[in-house]
Amino acid sequence: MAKGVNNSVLYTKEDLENFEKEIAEIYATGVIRAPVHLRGGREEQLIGIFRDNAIGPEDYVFGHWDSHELALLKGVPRDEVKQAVIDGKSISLCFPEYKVYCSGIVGSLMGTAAGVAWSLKNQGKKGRAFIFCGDMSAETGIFHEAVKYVTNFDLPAFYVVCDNGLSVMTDTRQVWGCDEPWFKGTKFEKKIIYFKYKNAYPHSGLGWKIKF
Ligand SMILES: Cc1ncc(C[n+]2csc(CCOP(=O)(O)OP(=O)(O)O)c2C)c(N)n1
Repeated sequence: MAKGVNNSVLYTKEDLENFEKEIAEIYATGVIRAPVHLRGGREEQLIGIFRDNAIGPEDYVFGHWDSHELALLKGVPRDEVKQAVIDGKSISLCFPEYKVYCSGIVGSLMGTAAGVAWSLKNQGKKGRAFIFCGDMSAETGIFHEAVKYVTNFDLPAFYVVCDNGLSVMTDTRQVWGCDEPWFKGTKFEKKIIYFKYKNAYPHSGLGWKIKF
């Protein structure tokens, strides 16, 4: 039995902000002996995506190194998410009971989400795969392949691109010589949810001690 509820109605923007603030304070003490990626400035968009798509217990959520908010919104209890981050799992949060899977490797879960969606459709099961990533991840070949596959086979997968304009400290648009993401104006947009935001935190950590 899948656990979790649609928590977009339970969490406010301030709740998500406060979670990251609390983690930032803990991280600053040095007790978390692993990378932590904090995010701020996209709370309303994420809450809206979970709410508008009624993401619930039957759905899978895939994320990457920056997924604290996703785990909370998917229904993982706050204390469990906090403890996992303290235990050093911020960049790879996995809560199978809640169908939340994350990885710190760029591009690594694009095909996994497509495969889960293929399986759900072909087994006639309920549920969809939602995979969240950044703007540079969305420019990778594996993102393109996965989106092409789920579009052409009309699989229940949605690729959510959270565009903060940066890949660590590199300007994504400058790298690709194009002002828009590659999928703008293509048929693949029906499987992509896209929004822009400005991250209130550095890419990783707090911008001091270790920076990468
Ligand atoms: C295969 C691989 N290469 C490099 C990295 C280091 N890395 C972590 S996040 C990141 C930038 C990704 O940019 P984007 O997808 O825009 O994510 P965001 O800015 O939202 O964190 C890089 C290069 C990695 N984690 N995995």
